[in-house]
Amino acid sequence: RVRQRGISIYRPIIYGNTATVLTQEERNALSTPDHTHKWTVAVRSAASAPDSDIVGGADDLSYFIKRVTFKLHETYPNPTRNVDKPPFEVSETGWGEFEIQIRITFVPESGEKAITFYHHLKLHPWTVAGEPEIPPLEEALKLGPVHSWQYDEIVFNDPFQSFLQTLLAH
Ligand code: SLL
Repeated sequence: RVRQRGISIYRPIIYGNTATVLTQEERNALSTPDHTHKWTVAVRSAASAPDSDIVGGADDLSYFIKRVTFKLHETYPNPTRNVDKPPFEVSETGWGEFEIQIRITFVPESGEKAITFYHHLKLHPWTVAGEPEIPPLEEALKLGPVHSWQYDEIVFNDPFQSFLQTLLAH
């Protein structure tokens, strides 16, 4: 296994969440009626296919990502969620915001160490003063989903030659 010394290659990703308020009917249907929102946290490619109108090609990361582990708040059952195939995401319902640890494990052939990101799960629109704003249900439904996404680049330095070929082939 030969390292390509002096080479840096990166892959752009986005990670974050979308969240939507639950209607009263949706809440009544849950076993946890105190939950107020449904949300999805995800890691996606930021290099969307040119002919795709989906931002972030949802299923084009598995050639270099083996697993994404989302560590939820301990109020959730089985808070450590391993996702081994795309889409790399977890959908849940809940009532509160918290920090989600997102650990990305790379394919074993890469020889790369796992990396960790942190994302503050966002459920509410926030004011410019940095306060969570919790509008009444009717208004929240009108405002639509809340989005919170972060762009980042995963950088591989001195990659193994075979891994570099894999990256370049996609
Ligand atoms: C807060 N520090 O107090 C935060 C914690 C935890 C949110 C938020 C689900 C719980 C369940 C849930 O929304 N936990 O499974 O019922 O705001």
